[in-house]
Amino acid sequence: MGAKLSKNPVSYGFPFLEDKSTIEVMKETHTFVILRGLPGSGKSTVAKQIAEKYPSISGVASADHWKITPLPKESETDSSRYHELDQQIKECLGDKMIVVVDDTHHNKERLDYLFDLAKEKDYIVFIFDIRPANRDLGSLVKCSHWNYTMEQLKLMEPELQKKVVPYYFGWFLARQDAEKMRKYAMGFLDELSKNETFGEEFLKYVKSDSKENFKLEEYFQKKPSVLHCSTKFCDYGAAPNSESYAGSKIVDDSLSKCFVLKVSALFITPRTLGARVELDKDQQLLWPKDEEAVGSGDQVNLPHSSRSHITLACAPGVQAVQTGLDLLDILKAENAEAQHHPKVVLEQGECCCLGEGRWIMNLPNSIKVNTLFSGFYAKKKSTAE
Ligand code: 2AM
Repeated sequence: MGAKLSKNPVSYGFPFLEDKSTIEVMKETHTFVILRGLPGSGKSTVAKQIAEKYPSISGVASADHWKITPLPKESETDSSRYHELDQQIKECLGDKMIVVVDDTHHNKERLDYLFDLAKEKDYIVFIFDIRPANRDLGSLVKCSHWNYTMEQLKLMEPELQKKVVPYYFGWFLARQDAEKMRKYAMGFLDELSKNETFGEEFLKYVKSDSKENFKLEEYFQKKPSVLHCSTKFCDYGAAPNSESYAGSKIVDDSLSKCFVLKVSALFITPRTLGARVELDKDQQLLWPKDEEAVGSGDQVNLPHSSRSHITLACAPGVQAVQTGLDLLDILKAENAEAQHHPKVVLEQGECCCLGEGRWIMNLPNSIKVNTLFSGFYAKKKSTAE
Protein backbone atom coordinates (compact mmCIF):
# COMPACT_ATOMS: atom_id res chain seq x y z
CA MET A 1 0.00 0.00 0.00
CA GLY A 2 2.67 2.49 1.05
CA ALA A 3 4.58 2.29 -2.25
CA LYS A 4 1.65 3.95 -3.96
CA LEU A 5 2.62 7.18 -2.26
CA SER A 6 5.46 7.75 -4.66
CA LYS A 7 3.39 7.26 -7.84
CA ASN A 8 1.19 10.21 -7.24
CA PRO A 9 1.44 12.61 -4.33
CA VAL A 10 -2.35 13.04 -4.18
CA SER A 11 -3.67 9.51 -4.82
CA TYR A 12 -2.77 6.81 -2.29
CA GLY A 13 -4.78 3.99 -3.84
CA PHE A 14 -6.53 3.09 -0.58
CA PRO A 15 -9.98 1.54 -1.24
CA PHE A 16 -11.58 3.65 1.50
CA LEU A 17 -10.44 6.79 -0.27
CA GLU A 18 -11.04 5.76 -3.87
CA ASP A 19 -13.36 2.78 -4.27
CA LYS A 20 -16.98 3.93 -4.56
CA SER A 21 -18.68 0.91 -2.98
CA THR A 22 -16.09 0.75 -0.19
CA ILE A 23 -16.74 4.41 0.62
CA GLU A 24 -20.48 3.74 0.86
CA VAL A 25 -19.97 0.77 3.23
CA MET A 26 -17.45 2.73 5.32
CA LYS A 27 -20.18 5.29 5.97
CA GLU A 28 -22.25 2.68 7.81
CA THR A 29 -19.50 0.66 9.49
CA HIS A 30 -17.46 1.36 12.61
CA THR A 31 -13.80 1.26 11.67
CA PHE A 32 -10.58 2.00 13.55
CA VAL A 33 -7.80 3.03 11.18
CA ILE A 34 -4.24 2.71 12.48
CA LEU A 35 -1.69 4.59 10.39
CA ARG A 36 1.80 3.29 10.95
CA GLY A 37 5.16 4.50 9.70
CA LEU A 38 8.28 6.53 10.34
CA PRO A 39 7.95 10.22 11.22
CA GLY A 40 7.58 12.19 8.01
CA SER A 41 6.41 9.21 5.95
CA GLY A 42 3.06 10.74 5.00
CA LYS A 43 0.67 9.42 7.67
CA SER A 44 -0.76 12.82 8.48
CA THR A 45 -1.53 13.43 4.81
CA VAL A 46 -3.55 10.19 4.70
CA ALA A 47 -5.31 11.14 7.96
CA LYS A 48 -6.23 14.50 6.45
CA GLN A 49 -7.62 12.84 3.34
CA ILE A 50 -9.79 10.52 5.45
CA ALA A 51 -11.10 13.50 7.43
CA GLU A 52 -11.95 15.29 4.18
CA LYS A 53 -13.60 12.25 2.63
CA TYR A 54 -15.74 11.53 5.71
CA PRO A 55 -16.44 14.89 7.33
CA SER A 56 -18.51 14.69 10.53
CA ILE A 57 -18.35 10.87 10.84
CA SER A 58 -14.56 10.61 11.26
CA GLY A 59 -12.24 11.66 14.04
CA VAL A 60 -8.47 11.89 13.76
CA ALA A 61 -6.33 11.43 16.87
CA SER A 62 -2.79 12.43 16.12
CA ALA A 63 0.30 11.96 18.29
CA ASP A 64 1.78 15.07 16.68
CA HIS A 65 -1.11 17.18 17.90
CA TRP A 66 -0.37 16.23 21.51
CA LYS A 67 3.35 16.68 20.90
CA ILE A 68 4.08 13.05 21.72
CA THR A 69 7.52 12.33 20.40
CA PRO A 70 7.78 8.63 19.62
CA LEU A 71 10.63 7.09 21.53
CA PRO A 72 12.75 4.86 19.37
CA LYS A 73 13.51 2.20 21.97
CA GLU A 74 10.74 -0.11 23.11
CA SER A 75 12.07 -0.02 26.67
CA GLU A 76 11.65 3.72 26.90
CA THR A 77 7.89 3.64 26.52
CA ASP A 78 5.87 5.36 29.19
CA SER A 79 2.13 5.01 28.70
CA SER A 80 1.30 8.17 30.67
CA ARG A 81 2.72 10.19 27.78
CA TYR A 82 -0.30 9.02 25.78
CA HIS A 83 -2.91 10.14 28.30
CA GLU A 84 -4.41 13.03 26.26
CA LEU A 85 -4.22 11.16 22.97
CA ASP A 86 -5.95 8.16 24.54
CA GLN A 87 -8.67 10.37 25.98
CA GLN A 88 -9.29 11.73 22.50
CA ILE A 89 -9.36 8.20 20.99
CA LYS A 90 -11.85 7.04 23.63
CA GLU A 91 -14.11 10.03 22.96
CA CYS A 92 -13.97 9.37 19.22
CA LEU A 93 -14.79 5.67 19.77
CA GLY A 94 -18.08 6.61 21.37
CA ASP A 95 -18.89 9.30 18.87
CA LYS A 96 -17.47 8.66 15.39
CA MET A 97 -17.94 5.91 12.83
CA ILE A 98 -14.35 6.16 11.60
CA VAL A 99 -11.57 6.67 14.12
CA VAL A 100 -8.09 7.36 12.75
CA VAL A 101 -4.96 7.14 14.90
CA ASP A 102 -1.90 8.82 13.42
CA ASP A 103 1.31 7.80 15.20
CA THR A 104 4.46 5.82 14.36
CA HIS A 105 3.00 2.66 16.00
CA HIS A 106 6.38 0.97 16.11
CA ASN A 107 5.69 -0.38 19.59
CA LYS A 108 3.83 -3.71 19.84
CA GLU A 109 2.48 -3.07 23.36
CA ARG A 110 1.01 0.21 22.25
CA LEU A 111 -0.66 -1.52 19.30
CA ASP A 112 -2.10 -4.21 21.57
CA TYR A 113 -3.57 -1.51 23.78
CA LEU A 114 -5.26 0.11 20.76
CA PHE A 115 -6.56 -3.25 19.48
CA ASP A 116 -8.26 -3.80 22.83
CA LEU A 117 -9.82 -0.33 22.79
CA ALA A 118 -11.24 -0.99 19.31
CA LYS A 119 -12.49 -4.43 20.29
CA GLU A 120 -14.31 -3.16 23.37
CA LYS A 121 -16.48 -1.05 21.05
CA ASP A 122 -16.65 -3.61 18.21
CA TYR A 123 -14.76 -1.49 15.70
CA ILE A 124 -13.15 -3.21 12.70
CA VAL A 125 -9.41 -2.49 12.70
CA PHE A 126 -7.40 -1.52 9.60
CA ILE A 127 -3.63 -1.17 9.82
CA PHE A 128 -1.85 0.68 7.07
CA ASP A 129 1.90 0.73 6.82
CA ILE A 130 2.87 3.98 5.17
CA ARG A 131 6.20 3.22 3.54
CA PRO A 132 6.86 5.65 0.76
CA ALA A 133 9.16 4.23 -1.90
CA ASN A 134 12.01 6.31 -3.28
CA ARG A 135 12.38 8.25 -0.07
CA ASP A 136 15.40 7.40 1.99
CA LEU A 137 15.83 7.98 5.70
CA GLY A 138 17.88 11.10 4.97
CA SER A 139 14.92 12.83 3.35
CA LEU A 140 12.62 11.73 6.19
CA VAL A 141 15.00 13.32 8.68
CA LYS A 142 14.70 16.55 6.72
CA CYS A 143 10.93 16.55 6.32
CA SER A 144 10.00 15.48 9.86
CA HIS A 145 9.37 18.47 12.11
CA TRP A 146 10.53 16.65 15.23
CA ASN A 147 14.17 16.87 14.25
CA TYR A 148 14.94 13.20 14.40
CA THR A 149 18.44 12.02 13.85
CA MET A 150 19.23 9.34 11.33
CA GLU A 151 20.20 7.04 14.25
CA GLN A 152 16.77 7.42 15.87
CA LEU A 153 14.95 6.56 12.66
CA LYS A 154 17.24 3.58 12.13
CA LEU A 155 16.26 2.24 15.54
CA MET A 156 12.54 2.44 14.73
CA GLU A 157 12.75 1.17 11.18
CA PRO A 158 13.25 -2.61 11.75
CA GLU A 159 10.09 -2.85 13.86
CA LEU A 160 8.10 -0.92 11.25
CA GLN A 161 9.27 -3.20 8.48
CA LYS A 162 7.64 -6.20 10.16
CA LYS A 163 4.03 -6.79 9.14
CA VAL A 164 1.57 -6.97 12.01
CA VAL A 165 0.03 -10.42 11.51
CA PRO A 166 -3.52 -10.71 12.93
CA TYR A 167 -5.23 -13.57 14.74
CA TYR A 168 -7.17 -14.13 11.55
CA PHE A 169 -8.08 -12.41 8.28
CA GLY A 170 -11.62 -12.26 7.00
CA TRP A 171 -14.55 -10.32 5.66
CA PHE A 172 -16.27 -8.35 8.46
CA LEU A 173 -19.96 -7.61 8.05
CA ALA A 174 -21.15 -4.01 8.11
CA ARG A 175 -23.28 -3.48 11.23
CA GLN A 176 -26.62 -3.22 9.46
CA ASP A 177 -25.89 -6.37 7.46
CA ALA A 178 -24.81 -8.23 10.58
CA GLU A 179 -28.08 -7.20 12.19
CA LYS A 180 -29.98 -8.47 9.13
CA MET A 181 -28.18 -11.84 9.34
CA ARG A 182 -28.78 -12.14 13.08
CA LYS A 183 -32.49 -11.45 12.67
CA TYR A 184 -32.73 -13.98 9.86
CA ALA A 185 -30.94 -16.59 11.96
CA MET A 186 -33.20 -15.91 14.94
CA GLY A 187 -36.27 -16.37 12.70
CA PHE A 188 -34.78 -19.70 11.56
CA LEU A 189 -34.24 -20.85 15.16
CA ASP A 190 -37.69 -19.67 16.14
CA GLU A 191 -39.36 -21.71 13.39
CA LEU A 192 -37.24 -24.77 14.11
CA SER A 193 -38.05 -24.58 17.81
CA LYS A 194 -41.76 -24.93 16.95
CA ASN A 195 -41.21 -27.88 14.63
CA GLU A 196 -41.76 -31.29 16.23
CA THR A 197 -39.98 -33.33 13.53
CA PHE A 198 -36.87 -31.22 13.94
CA GLY A 199 -37.08 -31.21 17.73
CA GLU A 200 -37.35 -34.99 18.00
CA GLU A 201 -34.38 -35.68 15.75
CA PHE A 202 -32.15 -32.83 17.02
CA LEU A 203 -32.64 -33.50 20.74
CA LYS A 204 -31.33 -37.06 20.36
CA TYR A 205 -27.87 -35.62 19.64
CA VAL A 206 -27.78 -32.83 22.20
CA LYS A 207 -25.71 -33.59 25.32
CA SER A 208 -27.95 -35.01 28.01
CA ASP A 209 -27.41 -32.21 30.58
CA SER A 210 -28.89 -29.67 28.13
CA LYS A 211 -32.03 -31.68 27.34
CA GLU A 212 -34.29 -30.68 30.19
CA ASN A 213 -36.44 -27.63 29.34
CA PHE A 214 -34.43 -27.37 26.13
CA LYS A 215 -34.72 -24.04 24.33
CA LEU A 216 -32.83 -23.56 21.04
CA GLU A 217 -32.28 -19.81 21.56
CA GLU A 218 -30.80 -20.38 25.01
CA TYR A 219 -28.65 -23.28 23.84
CA PHE A 220 -27.08 -21.14 21.05
CA GLN A 221 -26.38 -18.10 23.19
CA LYS A 222 -22.62 -17.95 22.53
CA LYS A 223 -22.49 -15.43 19.69
CA PRO A 224 -19.64 -13.46 18.11
CA SER A 225 -19.95 -9.70 18.67
CA VAL A 226 -18.79 -8.89 15.13
CA LEU A 227 -19.93 -11.27 12.39
CA HIS A 228 -17.27 -12.31 9.92
CA CYS A 229 -16.30 -14.88 7.33
CA SER A 230 -12.69 -15.93 8.06
CA THR A 231 -10.29 -16.48 5.19
CA LYS A 232 -6.96 -17.33 6.87
CA PHE A 233 -6.43 -18.23 10.53
CA CYS A 234 -2.96 -16.79 11.31
CA ASP A 235 -2.58 -17.03 15.10
CA TYR A 236 -0.46 -13.84 14.97
CA GLY A 237 2.01 -15.47 12.58
CA ALA A 238 2.32 -18.85 14.33
CA ALA A 239 -0.01 -20.70 11.92
CA PRO A 240 1.67 -22.21 8.85
CA ASN A 241 2.02 -19.84 5.86
CA SER A 242 0.38 -16.98 7.71
CA GLU A 243 3.30 -14.58 7.17
CA SER A 244 3.27 -15.18 3.43
CA TYR A 245 -0.52 -14.80 3.29
CA ALA A 246 -0.33 -11.54 5.29
CA GLY A 247 2.40 -10.24 2.99
CA SER A 248 0.74 -11.25 -0.28
CA LYS A 249 -0.26 -8.67 -2.87
CA ILE A 250 -3.89 -9.75 -2.97
CA VAL A 251 -4.23 -9.27 0.81
CA ASP A 252 -2.42 -5.95 0.67
CA ASP A 253 -4.62 -4.70 -2.16
CA SER A 254 -7.81 -5.92 -0.46
CA LEU A 255 -7.30 -4.43 3.01
CA SER A 256 -10.28 -2.22 3.90
CA LYS A 257 -12.00 -3.06 0.58
CA CYS A 258 -15.72 -3.79 0.34
CA PHE A 259 -16.86 -7.24 -0.81
CA VAL A 260 -20.46 -8.34 -1.18
CA LEU A 261 -20.76 -11.91 0.10
CA LYS A 262 -23.47 -14.30 -0.97
CA VAL A 263 -25.09 -16.31 1.84
CA SER A 264 -26.67 -19.37 0.24
CA ALA A 265 -27.75 -21.53 3.21
CA LEU A 266 -28.24 -21.69 6.96
CA PHE A 267 -27.19 -24.80 8.85
CA ILE A 268 -27.49 -26.11 12.38
CA THR A 269 -25.85 -28.96 14.26
CA PRO A 270 -25.80 -29.84 17.97
CA ARG A 271 -22.59 -27.79 18.10
CA THR A 272 -22.99 -24.76 15.83
CA LEU A 273 -25.32 -22.44 13.93
CA GLY A 274 -23.83 -21.02 10.73
CA ALA A 275 -24.42 -19.45 7.35
CA ARG A 276 -22.86 -20.91 4.22
CA VAL A 277 -21.05 -18.36 2.04
CA GLU A 278 -20.44 -18.99 -1.65
CA LEU A 279 -17.44 -17.03 -2.90
CA ASP A 280 -17.19 -15.54 -6.37
CA LYS A 281 -13.99 -15.68 -8.43
CA ASP A 282 -12.50 -12.46 -7.00
CA GLN A 283 -13.30 -13.51 -3.43
CA GLN A 284 -11.70 -16.92 -4.02
CA LEU A 285 -8.39 -15.17 -4.71
CA LEU A 286 -8.32 -14.35 -0.99
CA TRP A 287 -9.06 -17.92 0.04
CA PRO A 288 -5.78 -19.47 1.27
CA LYS A 289 -4.19 -21.68 -1.36
CA ASP A 290 -2.64 -23.90 1.28
CA GLU A 291 -5.94 -25.00 2.74
CA GLU A 292 -5.90 -28.78 2.86
CA ALA A 293 -7.67 -30.42 -0.04
CA VAL A 294 -11.19 -30.46 1.28
CA GLY A 295 -12.40 -33.98 1.81
CA SER A 296 -9.17 -35.58 0.65
CA GLY A 297 -9.05 -39.12 1.89
CA ASP A 298 -12.83 -39.29 1.88
CA GLN A 299 -15.04 -40.53 -0.89
CA VAL A 300 -16.35 -37.03 -1.48
CA ASN A 301 -14.12 -34.22 -2.70
CA LEU A 302 -15.56 -30.76 -2.24
CA PRO A 303 -14.50 -27.70 -4.24
CA HIS A 304 -11.88 -25.35 -2.79
CA SER A 305 -13.37 -22.74 -0.39
CA SER A 306 -16.38 -24.95 0.42
CA ARG A 307 -15.71 -24.20 4.09
CA SER A 308 -16.42 -20.44 3.73
CA HIS A 309 -19.08 -19.50 6.27
CA ILE A 310 -20.19 -17.09 8.96
CA THR A 311 -20.40 -18.41 12.52
CA LEU A 312 -23.70 -17.20 13.98
CA ALA A 313 -23.67 -19.00 17.32
CA CYS A 314 -22.11 -21.92 19.17
CA ALA A 315 -23.38 -24.34 21.81
CA PRO A 316 -21.83 -24.16 25.31
CA GLY A 317 -18.14 -25.11 25.29
CA VAL A 318 -17.86 -25.16 21.48
CA GLN A 319 -15.27 -22.98 19.68
CA ALA A 320 -16.17 -21.01 16.53
CA VAL A 321 -13.68 -23.00 14.44
CA GLN A 322 -16.12 -25.94 14.69
CA THR A 323 -18.65 -24.19 12.40
CA GLY A 324 -16.49 -24.64 9.30
CA LEU A 325 -15.88 -28.29 10.13
CA ASP A 326 -19.61 -28.84 10.61
CA LEU A 327 -20.31 -27.21 7.24
CA LEU A 328 -17.83 -29.50 5.46
CA ASP A 329 -19.37 -32.48 7.18
CA ILE A 330 -22.87 -31.40 6.07
CA LEU A 331 -21.77 -30.78 2.46
CA LYS A 332 -20.16 -34.21 2.31
CA ALA A 333 -23.32 -35.83 3.67
CA GLU A 334 -25.40 -33.85 1.15
CA ASN A 335 -23.22 -35.09 -1.72
CA ALA A 336 -23.12 -38.68 -0.54
CA GLU A 337 -25.67 -41.24 -1.63
CA ALA A 338 -29.30 -40.29 -1.13
CA GLN A 339 -30.36 -40.92 2.43
CA HIS A 340 -33.83 -41.02 3.82
CA HIS A 341 -33.90 -38.34 6.46
CA PRO A 342 -36.81 -36.03 7.20
CA LYS A 343 -37.36 -32.62 5.62
CA VAL A 344 -39.40 -29.80 7.10
CA VAL A 345 -40.89 -26.80 5.35
CA LEU A 346 -40.21 -23.50 7.07
CA GLU A 347 -41.32 -20.02 6.10
CA GLN A 348 -37.85 -19.27 4.74
CA GLY A 349 -37.43 -22.50 2.78
CA GLU A 350 -37.07 -26.27 3.03
CA CYS A 351 -34.80 -27.55 5.77
CA CYS A 352 -33.24 -30.98 5.20
CA CYS A 353 -31.95 -33.35 7.83
CA LEU A 354 -28.68 -35.17 7.18
CA GLY A 355 -28.76 -37.28 10.31
CA GLU A 356 -26.99 -36.86 13.69
CA GLY A 357 -28.73 -33.54 14.36
CA ARG A 358 -27.30 -31.93 11.19
CA TRP A 359 -29.78 -29.79 9.23
CA ILE A 360 -29.35 -27.40 6.30
CA MET A 361 -31.73 -24.94 4.68
CA ASN A 362 -30.60 -23.92 1.17
CA LEU A 363 -32.06 -20.49 0.58
CA PRO A 364 -34.33 -20.06 -2.44
CA ASN A 365 -32.99 -16.47 -2.67
CA SER A 366 -29.46 -15.93 -1.42
CA ILE A 367 -28.81 -13.08 1.01
CA LYS A 368 -26.20 -10.47 0.03
CA VAL A 369 -24.16 -8.92 2.81
CA ASN A 370 -21.73 -5.99 2.65
CA THR A 371 -18.38 -6.66 4.25
CA LEU A 372 -14.96 -5.06 4.60
CA PHE A 373 -11.81 -7.20 4.38
CA SER A 374 -9.31 -6.89 7.22
CA GLY A 375 -7.70 -8.71 10.14
CA PHE A 376 -8.73 -9.32 13.74
CA TYR A 377 -5.78 -8.27 15.90
CA ALA A 378 -6.80 -8.17 19.58
CA LYS A 379 -5.32 -10.71 21.98
CA LYS A 380 -8.25 -11.01 24.35
CA LYS A 381 -10.79 -13.45 23.06
CA SER A 382 -14.52 -12.91 23.13
CA THR A 383 -16.87 -15.76 23.93
CA ALA A 384 -17.45 -17.15 20.46
CA GLU A 385 -14.01 -16.67 18.92
P1 2AM B 1 -14.83 -19.31 12.26
O1 2AM B 1 -14.17 -18.76 11.06
O2 2AM B 1 -15.45 -20.62 12.03
O3 2AM B 1 -15.78 -18.41 12.93
C1 2AM B 1 -10.88 -17.09 15.89
O4 2AM B 1 -10.80 -18.35 16.42
C2 2AM B 1 -11.60 -17.10 14.57
O5 2AM B 1 -10.79 -17.74 13.58
C3 2AM B 1 -12.91 -17.82 14.64
O6 2AM B 1 -13.91 -17.01 14.14
C4 2AM B 1 -12.68 -19.10 13.88
O7 2AM B 1 -13.71 -19.72 13.30
C5 2AM B 1 -11.53 -18.77 12.93
N1 2AM B 1 -10.68 -19.95 12.71
C6 2AM B 1 -10.45 -20.51 11.51
N2 2AM B 1 -9.58 -21.52 11.62
C7 2AM B 1 -9.24 -21.63 12.92
C8 2AM B 1 -8.38 -22.52 13.66
N3 2AM B 1 -7.69 -23.48 13.06
N4 2AM B 1 -8.32 -22.36 14.99
C9 2AM B 1 -9.03 -21.39 15.60
N5 2AM B 1 -9.84 -20.52 14.95
C10 2AM B 1 -9.96 -20.63 13.63
